[in-house]
Amino acid sequence: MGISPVLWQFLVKWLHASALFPAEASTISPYTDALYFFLLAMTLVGLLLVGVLVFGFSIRYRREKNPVATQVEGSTLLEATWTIIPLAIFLVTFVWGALLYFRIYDPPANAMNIYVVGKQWMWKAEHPGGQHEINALHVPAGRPVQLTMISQDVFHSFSIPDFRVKREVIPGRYTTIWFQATTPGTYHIFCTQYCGTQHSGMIGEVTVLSPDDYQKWTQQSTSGMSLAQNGERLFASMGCNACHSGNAAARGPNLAGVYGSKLTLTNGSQVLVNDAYLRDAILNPSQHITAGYAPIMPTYQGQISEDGLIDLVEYIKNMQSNFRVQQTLMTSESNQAAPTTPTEGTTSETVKP
Ligand code: HEC
Ligand SMILES: [Cu+2]
Repeated sequence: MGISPVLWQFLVKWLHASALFPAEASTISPYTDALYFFLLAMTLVGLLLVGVLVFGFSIRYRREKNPVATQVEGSTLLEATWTIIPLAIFLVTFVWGALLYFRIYDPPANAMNIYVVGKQWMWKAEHPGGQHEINALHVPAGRPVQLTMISQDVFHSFSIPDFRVKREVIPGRYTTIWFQATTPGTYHIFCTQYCGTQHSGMIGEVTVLSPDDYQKWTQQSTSGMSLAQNGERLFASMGCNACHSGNAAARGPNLAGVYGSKLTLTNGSQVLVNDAYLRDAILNPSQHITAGYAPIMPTYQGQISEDGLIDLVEYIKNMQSNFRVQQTLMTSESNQAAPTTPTEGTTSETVKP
């Protein structure tokens, strides 16, 4: 970024201390800020250049000095210069921005996952280990954390300015963000999308804990039932196991190990089974029929809350070889055993025929 780290620290600390700028509390923050300051610097250069020229020319060509307007013919060199230099700057900005974008939106494979449900007007965080929080989020420092988010009603937007992350939270679709917090402490959560009268109250606090403190927190605050265990119960009480019993003679496919795999559908296309696909398979089964099966699965639209869907998704994710899940205290340590973590997306990726 062409600026010494010491100077950089100094600049950001000073801006933060003078309340002009949020703290840099995630690994991505310095990168986002570097681009931001680059844009700011380029804008300033433009401002100064134009300002100085306007000022200088208006003195130099004032009426007393230059009463008759001079006709100036074009200059190819000048025109080429003011085309090529800005173009180069824009291209640099584009490439830089694109690289940063991918860095921000692609969670690392080892990220631990936490679900966030937005609703008018609160944020609910659900940890796979069964810790539930409202307008609060506890995360460990120094570990990549991914949030899988969905709205129960209208559009919201989840933002933690100190981490430089923000993303829309949409009804009917999972979106994700990820971050790696660097410094223990508390930071603001905002909803940054106007979502009704109490929108300004849709705020919360992220608490970043040291790994040890985080371990203690997960043990103290678990509800005793992991999301997967809740899902296991739902799976039985909603009658899913009538068809998905895992038996060879069952009418529905065995769901063990389906997460992360590629399914072939009756129309010949292939889909990656991720969180989004599982959710959609439960709500809109007729949209994608797995090859070799009859379209007999009923829709569960309107019968399961977003929280219930998260439980079911978490259960199917954890169902590796049999239909029993283990009690997991740690929030998402259990998922590390999964062969692949297909988190790449917000929508189930369908290869259209
Ligand atoms: C009447 C039987 C039946 C019931 C009840 C049923 N399913 Fe299904 N399910 C199927 C069949 C058959 C398929 C494969 C055809 C298709 O894709 O619709 C399927 C497909 C799926 C898939 C897509 C993955 C795959 O391997 O095809 C998921 C996920 C799923 N079911 C979850 C559930 C859940 C969760 C419930 C309970 C809320 C449930 N099912 C209830 C019969 C059923
Ligand atoms: Cu909101």
